[in-house]
Amino acid sequence: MRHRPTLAAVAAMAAVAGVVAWGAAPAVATRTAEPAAAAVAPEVSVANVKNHLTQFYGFAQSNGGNRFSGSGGYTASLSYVEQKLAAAGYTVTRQACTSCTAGSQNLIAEWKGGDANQVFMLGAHLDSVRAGSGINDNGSGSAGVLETALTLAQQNPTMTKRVRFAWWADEEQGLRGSTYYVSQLSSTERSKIKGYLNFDMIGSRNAGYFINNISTSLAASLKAYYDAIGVPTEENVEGANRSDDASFRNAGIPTSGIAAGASAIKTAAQAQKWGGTANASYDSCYHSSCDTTGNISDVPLGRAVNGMASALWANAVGGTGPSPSPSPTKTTSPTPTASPTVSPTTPPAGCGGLQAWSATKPYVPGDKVSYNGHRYSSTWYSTGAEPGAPGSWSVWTDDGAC
Ligand code: DTR
Ligand code: ZN
Ligand code: ZN
Repeated sequence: MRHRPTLAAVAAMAAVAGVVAWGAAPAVATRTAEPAAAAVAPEVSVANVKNHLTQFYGFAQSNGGNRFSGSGGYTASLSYVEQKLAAAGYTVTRQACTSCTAGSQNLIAEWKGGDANQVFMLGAHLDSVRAGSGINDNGSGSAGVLETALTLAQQNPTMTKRVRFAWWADEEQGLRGSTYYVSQLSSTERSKIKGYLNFDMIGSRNAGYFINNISTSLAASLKAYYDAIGVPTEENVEGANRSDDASFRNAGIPTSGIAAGASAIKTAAQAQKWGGTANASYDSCYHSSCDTTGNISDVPLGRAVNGMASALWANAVGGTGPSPSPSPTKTTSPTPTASPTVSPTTPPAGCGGLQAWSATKPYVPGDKVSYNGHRYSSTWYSTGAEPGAPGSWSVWTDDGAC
């Protein structure tokens, strides 16, 4: 049965429908031209995100039950993230935070390529409170940002902006790690950061779908993702000024992010539109010992990581193909484009009269077309998703040359 879209396919549809975003440039920066076509994000593996969470839980268990900033559970988490990123080809830096709990370090990872004067940042706090292992708060955001970074490395697309990922120390002590990071930037370096997206508590079991600064242009690509999958979103009122995005916003940098909610209560109206339990906390284990791997809901987690990837691709990835030496991907076309305006080719005789793909025709699962001398089967609903383009791998299966 194939009746359910992959999240990437839905994001692909949003992107090919022209849902492209980049926030307003800060007054200090000169905005440069945007690429004509947005690249489409690949699907981020929720299973891999959960594997990272299992690791974080193990680090807490073998270090007194938590991942408190600077503790053994924290440094083991930091080493794990660092090693994964280094192996994937990131430039990874530990930043000793001198205003944090003794020995606490931030972790910063930068991807190659893109315009170094336009930096797009994503981050999550890696520390927990002392009461528990902090798997939703904030293993979830940390693991989600890690897996998105690894997906970017694996895809190795052409970049328009420089992408920098961060895992913060001492958020639970008052946003100290991110505050320190921002304080150490020169004004030139600070002005290069065109946007910061924060991810704190993205797998809450009684989830809400909250976007920080939802009506700003930086939030547009996140909101477009949820709109495309039919999930209503609200402003993140509960988390306002309570996570690391505040450190950036206070420095004049545009911020947004995703959260599924903490100890605040889900209203009846929210339960109606999102499901879950009214008059109960979004996360009943917030800052408690029960914030374990059992305190995660896969649905909000999966949506958040794919929303994150969608925003990353929309804002910082080019629409004109992979970088010169791509790692293996599901890409089948050497000169791909996410543009829906490409003209279909006439099917060669060998394709047995199979109808040529049309950029304007809607397709449903099971449809078969020919394109560029190949047969393709549709695996989801699409219009304008070019068979063989890297962003279309979750929409079309290549059935071989014809
Ligand atoms: N930064 C959170 C605090 C927090 C409280 N409510 C929310 C809602 C959404 C995101 C974050 C928060 C913490 O780490 O405890
Ligand atoms: Zn917390
Ligand atoms: Zn948190």
